[in-house]
Amino acid sequence: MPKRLNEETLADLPPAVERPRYDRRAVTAGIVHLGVGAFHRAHQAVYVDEILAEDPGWGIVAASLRSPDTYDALAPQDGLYTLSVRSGEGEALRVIGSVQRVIVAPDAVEDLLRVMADRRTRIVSLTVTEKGYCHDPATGTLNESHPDVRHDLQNPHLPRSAPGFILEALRRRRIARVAPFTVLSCDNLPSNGRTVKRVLTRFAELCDPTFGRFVADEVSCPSTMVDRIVPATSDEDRRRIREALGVTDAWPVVTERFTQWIIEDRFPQGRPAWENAGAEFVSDVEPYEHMKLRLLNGSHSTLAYLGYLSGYETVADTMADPAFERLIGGLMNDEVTPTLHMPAGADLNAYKRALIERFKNPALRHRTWQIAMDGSQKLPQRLLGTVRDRLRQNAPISRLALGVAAWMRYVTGIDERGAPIDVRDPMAARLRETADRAGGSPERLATELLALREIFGDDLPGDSRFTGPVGMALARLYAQGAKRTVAEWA
Ligand code: CS2
Repeated sequence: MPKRLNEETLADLPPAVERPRYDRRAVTAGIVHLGVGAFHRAHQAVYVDEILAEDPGWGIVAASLRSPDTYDALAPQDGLYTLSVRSGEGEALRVIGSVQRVIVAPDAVEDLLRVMADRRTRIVSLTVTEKGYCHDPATGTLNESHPDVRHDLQNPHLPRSAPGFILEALRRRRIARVAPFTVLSCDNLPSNGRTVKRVLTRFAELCDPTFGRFVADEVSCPSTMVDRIVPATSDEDRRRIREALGVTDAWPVVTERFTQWIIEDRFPQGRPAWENAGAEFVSDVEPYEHMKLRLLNGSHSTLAYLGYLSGYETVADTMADPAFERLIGGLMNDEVTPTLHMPAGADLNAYKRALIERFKNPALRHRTWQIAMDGSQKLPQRLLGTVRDRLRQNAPISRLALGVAAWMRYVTGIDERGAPIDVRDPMAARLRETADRAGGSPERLATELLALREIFGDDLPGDSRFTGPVGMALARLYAQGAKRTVAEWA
C-alpha cells in the first residue's frame, strides 16, 4: 500500500514533480473560499500558490457547503493535492499547497463563521455553481421562496446557503466593527459580482432594512471572468498519478494548460498580487465575461446536449465529428460574435481558434454528461442572452435554437435508443413531469418547457422568432436524431 501524499512524503516525490516553493508553516489565512470543488483547486488555488512565496498572508481556508468528500480526501494530506496539466504532448504534475484547511460547513457552522468573521480574512471567494446563488436564473434576483433562503432567514445563525454564511459573517464583523471582506464570485454567471451583490443586498434587506443598506453601501463585490476546463477526476487519473508520484493522492485535479482570470480591481481590504501569477485586472469585466460565457460555455452546452444524444461520451469525441466542428464554428462566428463588443486589442479570432483546439484536447476526458448538468441554471447566460441580442438585431438564430432544442430533448430523460438519461438539475423533477405531460409530442414539449419563466423569462415564450426555430429544431431532433440534425444544420 503506497503512502499518502502529505507534508512528510513531499520530500520523496520524484524531482519532475513541482512542489510549493515557500514555507507552508509561515502561511496565514487571508481568504475563505466557499465551494472547494475541482475547479477552484485547478484555478484560484493555483494563482494563490504562485504568490505565497512573496506574500504568505493569503492562504486559503476552504469550505464545502454540502459534502465531506473533499475534506475526507485532503485532511489526511495536510491540504496538499496534485494538479495535473494534460495535453496531447503529455502530463505535468505539481503539488499545490495553498489550501491550508478544509471545513465541512454543515458539520462546523460555528467554526466556519468564526474564520469568516476574523479580521485576517479579507476576501471571501466562491465557486458554488450557478444554483448556489439561490437566484432566479432568468432575472438574476434572489429567489425568495428557495428552501435554503427561507431556512436561513429563519435561522440566520445556522446558515446553509452561501449567501446565508456570507451575511451572518458580515453581520458579526459589523457588530465587532471589523470592515467587511471583499466578496469574490468565481462562478460562470453574467456579471457575477453584480449578481452576488444583488442577491446579498435583497437577502440582507429581508432580515433588516438597515443591514440591507449596509451591504449595498459597504460590501465590494468585484466581477470576475474565470476560465479553465477541469473535468471531474476519474479513477484512471488517480491510478496514473499515484504511479507517477509513488504515493497516493486521494483527489488530484486534472486540467488543461490554458488558464485565464480577469478581475475588477475593487478590493478595499487589499488583495494578493495575482497579476504576478498571470491574472489581469480591469475596470470592467463584462465584455470578457460575455465573450467567455457565450463562446466557450454556450458552445460547451450545445456540444454537451447534442453530443450526448449522438452517443458521444466526451467533448473531444464530439468534436472529432467534422459536422460538430462545423456547427460550433458557425455558432461562434455567425451567431455569437456579432453580439460581442470587445475592447480594442482583444483578438477574438485567436480566442476562437484556441477554443476549438481546447475542445479537441484528446487528453481531457470531459464528459458531455457532466456539462449537461444544471441546464436550467446555465441556459439563460450561455444561450438565451445571445438569442435576445440577435432578435434585437433581427438576425437568424438557427444554431442557438438547435442548442436549446437539444436541451429540451435531453431533459425528457429518455435518449434516442429509449434508454434513461440521468438528468441532474435542481429542476429535474419538474422538467420530467413537463416532458411526461407532453407525451412524446415535440410541439407540446416545446410549448410546455417554454412556459418555464424562470428559464425563458417573460419575453421569449411569446416571440415567434424564437419559438419557431426552436420548435422546428426539436421536430427534426425527434424525426431523425441528433447526428443527422447536426449534419443538416452545419
Ligand atoms: C462547463 C464549464 O461544466 C460546464 O458547464 O461548461 O465548467 C467550463 O469547463 C468552464 O467554464 C471552463 O472555464
